[in-house]
Amino acid sequence: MDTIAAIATPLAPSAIGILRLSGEHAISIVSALFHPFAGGSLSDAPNRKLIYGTFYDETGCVLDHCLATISRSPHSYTGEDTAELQCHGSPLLLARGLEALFAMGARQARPGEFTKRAFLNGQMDLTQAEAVIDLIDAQTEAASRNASAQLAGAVRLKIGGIYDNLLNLTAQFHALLDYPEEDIEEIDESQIEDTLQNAIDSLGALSRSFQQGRLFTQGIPTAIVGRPNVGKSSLLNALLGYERAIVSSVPGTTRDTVEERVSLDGLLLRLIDTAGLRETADPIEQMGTERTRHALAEAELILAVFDASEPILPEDNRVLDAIQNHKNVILIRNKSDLPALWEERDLPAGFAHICTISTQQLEGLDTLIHQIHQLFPKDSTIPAGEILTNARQAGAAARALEALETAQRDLQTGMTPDAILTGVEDALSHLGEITGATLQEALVSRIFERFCVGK
Ligand SMILES: Nc1nc2c(ncn2[C@@H]2O[C@H](COP(=O)(O)OP(=O)(O)OP(=O)(O)O)[C@@H](O)[C@H]2O)c(=O)[nH]1
Ligand SMILES: [Mg+2]
Repeated sequence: MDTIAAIATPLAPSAIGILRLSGEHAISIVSALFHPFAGGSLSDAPNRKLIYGTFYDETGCVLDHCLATISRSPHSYTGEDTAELQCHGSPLLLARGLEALFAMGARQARPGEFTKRAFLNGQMDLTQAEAVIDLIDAQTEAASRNASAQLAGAVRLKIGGIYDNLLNLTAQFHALLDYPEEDIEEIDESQIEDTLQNAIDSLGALSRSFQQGRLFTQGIPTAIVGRPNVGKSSLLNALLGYERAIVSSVPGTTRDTVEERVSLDGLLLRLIDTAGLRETADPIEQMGTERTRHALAEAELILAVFDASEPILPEDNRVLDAIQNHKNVILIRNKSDLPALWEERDLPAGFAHICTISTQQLEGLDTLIHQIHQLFPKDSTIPAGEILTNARQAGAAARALEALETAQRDLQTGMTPDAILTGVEDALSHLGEITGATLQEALVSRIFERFCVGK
């Protein structure tokens, strides 16, 4: 495969900037441009040892004094020959260094190409490769911890366990069907039943964890709603800690939805400030109201804001009607710094969470954040790494689950082993999609390995 190169660190002035290469000529290209101060060639250095020296461009001009390291195949991240240059963190210098590497025959790496090569060369499975991206993108500590565990192979092991049990089952079926003359015990029905049920339970839990995983990585969709001028945009700004949305005393200030993510003590919210809900003849405001209804329908959490310094108006009651069947609602009595016209108890019963705040004085926000955490407790029953955060993996897990449920029904209605086997093999190929394993090769080798029929 051709030799790829890229700048591996962000393009901003920083202490260190890294150039990275992988492929057949990675070591020779870097060795031609980098000369160790201690003499000799970088290509003779041991794997993963940092060597100090001068980095030249292709015309022989000095680029930097820096550190270089090489790793020979297969003992590297990608499994290929790799090299790295740890330069001073100047974007311009790194760009010039990269050009020099291109001049020597490397080409620009595509996004994710180093990790893709690591997967293709068997250094990691697909779940681990995807965990690399999740780890880099993680926005909360919990998401980061989950991705770390997946990088270490948590999903691979979990899927691998389910896969192995199902593979054993199909291997026994195949041995029976393909080698009838061999003395192989019959598989009894309760054993099939058990294997299917265990796989269904584990996959079901894994599929359900995706619901949580999505909230983890995308943030909990949180709609801030209320009639105009109650302080919705002020609440958004207070939770973010900066003036993101325009606040004014004119009712109807916010016309479009404004979205921003924020991590509140480790819980990631996707906050959506909305246009105030009221009857209006203004066509633009009507469009905003339509978006508010959409945000309400999508929300996992609703923060409904009311103004304690003004009477509860019919428009407030319409807001209450619109949210009354939603599962996670917090009623917020805002503007507590002004003389109050009503109390928390004047809001309708049936809403478990009510709090009083002042977005202007930043009072009561701790209570609000505490209530949000109560609605979304950290799920201690799911160990880190066993939460699916990846839609591709979740889709494949759901398809595998469906295939197994069909196989289970076939078994219960007395279908022939062939039909059940087909369902199990379907499930295996979907599970194989998750880890990137190939079904046929694995199945064939398993049959011979376990039953020693290939004599
Ligand atoms: N005294 C006081 N005023 C507040 C408080 N929160 C918001 N306000 C004021 O209320 C007015 C409306 O605030 P916004 O945050 O724009 O209200 P909104 O609900 O987003 O309004 P629309 O976008 O028009 O629907 C502004 O003048 C704010 O300064 C508060 O806690 N105390
Ligand atoms: Mg607003």
